[in-house]
Amino acid sequence: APKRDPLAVEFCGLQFATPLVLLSGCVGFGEEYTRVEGFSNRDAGAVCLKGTTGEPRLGNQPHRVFETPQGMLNAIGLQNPGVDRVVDEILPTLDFDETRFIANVSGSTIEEYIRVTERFNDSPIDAIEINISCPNVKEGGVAFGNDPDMSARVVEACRKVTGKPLITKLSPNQTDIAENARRCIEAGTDAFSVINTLMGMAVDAESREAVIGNNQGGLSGPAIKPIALLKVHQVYQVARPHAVPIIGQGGVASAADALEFIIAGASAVGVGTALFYDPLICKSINNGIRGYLQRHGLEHVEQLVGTLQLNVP
Ligand code: ORO
Repeated sequence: APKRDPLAVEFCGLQFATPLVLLSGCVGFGEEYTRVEGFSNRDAGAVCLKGTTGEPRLGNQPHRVFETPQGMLNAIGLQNPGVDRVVDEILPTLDFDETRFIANVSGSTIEEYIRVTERFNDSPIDAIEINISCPNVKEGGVAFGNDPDMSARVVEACRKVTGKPLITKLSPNQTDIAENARRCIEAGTDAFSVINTLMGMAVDAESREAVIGNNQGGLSGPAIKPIALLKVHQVYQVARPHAVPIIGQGGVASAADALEFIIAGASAVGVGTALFYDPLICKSINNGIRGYLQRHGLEHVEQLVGTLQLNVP
């Protein structure tokens, strides 16, 4: 039998060329990054499309992004053309032979999550990420994701209308992420994305104004990596007995970062903010993971998942 590529992983029954996933909001609907010279779809296992709602949304007023020390604040406000245009006009332009595409479903009401999920269920999309953690909208989003009851209700409702893999994107802005994860597993999620952005703010001392048009935004990038690693570790404790896999994410910018998430319990690793300054970063992350496997005498990246050795206090 031909030797299995050490980076090829199966995630919720989907074949990923590598464990890397391009994160929602960082690559639009996949139409732009594929034009970057040197980019190959084989560098990433899957691409998450921008959060999609029932109706078109123009998003928040500017400024919508702001660079911070080791990070970035964003408050896009779920700008998107609405699910009908995404399914009818954008999905037909994507190369589903080469890449796995994951839709990101957002909404203000449970009914909206259901409608958007139903529409994607009836499309070639490979999997559906339920976004109950957007920090930048008044209704739904994080308001649902920070409440375990509401989180479970959204997951349960989406589960009823699709047999496609459901990946619940958890919020770090909550008291007990493990309890929320437990409820989402009961409600039928197949996997988790851990984490979405952390709520933050930027202040301009000279003008005494809030920098972000929405006043507050979501913080991403290396600044949040230690928080994300802990959340992945906490969710993994709950998810492992049910074989529910995790896409670990938060500030990944190197092979070492990706490996840390895998060791903490992630089966796949999201790359987001780093794509803004290096759209080809997946190549070097993949190469670094390959080198690590060789140095450690490992045949496959799967052997590393959840191998974290904790100290006994
Ligand atoms: N921003 C984020 O950081 N996370 C989301 O889920 C959505 C947005 C946005 O559209 O503003």
